[in-house]
Amino acid sequence: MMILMNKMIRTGLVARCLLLPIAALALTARGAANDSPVAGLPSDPATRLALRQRQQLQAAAVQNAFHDFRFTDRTAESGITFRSRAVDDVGKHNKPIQYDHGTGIAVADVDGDGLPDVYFVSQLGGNELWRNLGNGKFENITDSAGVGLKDKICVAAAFADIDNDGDADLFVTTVRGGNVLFENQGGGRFKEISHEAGVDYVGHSSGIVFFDFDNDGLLDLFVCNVGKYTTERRGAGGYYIGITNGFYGHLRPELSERSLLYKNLGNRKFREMPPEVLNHAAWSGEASFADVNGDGFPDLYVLNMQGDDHFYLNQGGQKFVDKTDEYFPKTPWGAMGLKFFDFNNDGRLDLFITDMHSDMTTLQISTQAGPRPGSEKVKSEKFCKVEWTEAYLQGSSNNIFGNALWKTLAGTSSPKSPTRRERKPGGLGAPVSAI
Ligand SMILES: [Ca+2]
Ligand SMILES: [Ca+2]
Ligand SMILES: [Ca+2]
Ligand SMILES: [Ca+2]
Repeated sequence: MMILMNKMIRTGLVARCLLLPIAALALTARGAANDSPVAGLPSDPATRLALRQRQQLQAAAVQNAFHDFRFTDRTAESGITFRSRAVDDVGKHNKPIQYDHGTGIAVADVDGDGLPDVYFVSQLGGNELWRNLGNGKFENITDSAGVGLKDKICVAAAFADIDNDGDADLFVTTVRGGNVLFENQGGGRFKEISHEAGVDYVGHSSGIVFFDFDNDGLLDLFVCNVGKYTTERRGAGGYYIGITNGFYGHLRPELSERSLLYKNLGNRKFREMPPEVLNHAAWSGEASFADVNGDGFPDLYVLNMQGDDHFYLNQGGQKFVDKTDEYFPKTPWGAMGLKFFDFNNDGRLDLFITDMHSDMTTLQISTQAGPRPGSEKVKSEKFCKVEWTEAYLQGSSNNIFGNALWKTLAGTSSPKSPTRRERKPGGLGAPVSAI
């Protein structure tokens, strides 16, 4: 699973997510000032906050969740000297282009000593694999492992055991350098098998999902492709210089690039599935899976950075059918990250989606000092439609302009996929909050 860390940090998405409990509390205080007290709570802000503090401490006392931890920056002591190097479109020219979404990181115990090792991805200068020595120390084993890829502009990485031999193999996506699959040969050594395996696609690839879509015990592979956001001109380090405005690329069908589903055939071979099995082409950087309808087959949710997300229901491991409208009456418009998790412990996986492009209007950037209570909601109401036309948004009536938390309703996980008639108003997914 990839994390577009650079992007999230650049745009404050991490901070925004972590700030939510604080934001909710602050919103309560603002409510009183606006003469709109929250139902069931005292109107006096000081009394209400004290009550909320007691309630939250009581709730925390009965939680088993790991909390009250702190982090200390121990990078220097760790020995890790990796530095991410960006192409000039980003690092020098600050160009609005998909290169600015940064790169990923992947973690696995590559040498079987019980300690998780770390693979860092860079656009320029090569990736680095750091072996965990224990006690917070690491050593750079990139060269002996053979996973540097110094001549490629890399994007994301994922570890997965593609051959069921018990060790973590490595897949890396690139921008027009060809995607790469390394077989783990044990002892921290890898062998590139991209071409023989049939996964050496050359394009504008991004997020990686390993999942067994047909339940045959072999991990299959879904690769998100963004769209053709580069020109034929080369820049420093050999990267393909980006087009003038990639964030309008979704309006140009000729730039569309289909994402790829590969079936694992065994013996370290994959076969690309035709559009009849899964047909997805959007400006997608990431995806994730969960068995949403409880039929035993993993379903797939694919983000779109410039338009509607898409949800595909797995048809018995044979193919995927787009059921977005049936399950999600609205999706974020500019989505970057997602996580299936059971936020309310009811046994059903819910879905949280982070959105970035929706807060990138010039007006919003110049007006907002940062995330604050209610700011996600304000995006849709005040900013987006002022600056962006319906033509640019390609129809906004089914979009959320901000992060979204979807609660999976009872009945969704029934063995039989519910029909439209059975849905509650608003669809099977219930927006707990467009945060
Ligand atoms: Ca290890
Ligand atoms: Ca393996
Ligand atoms: Ca499979
Ligand atoms: Ca399913």
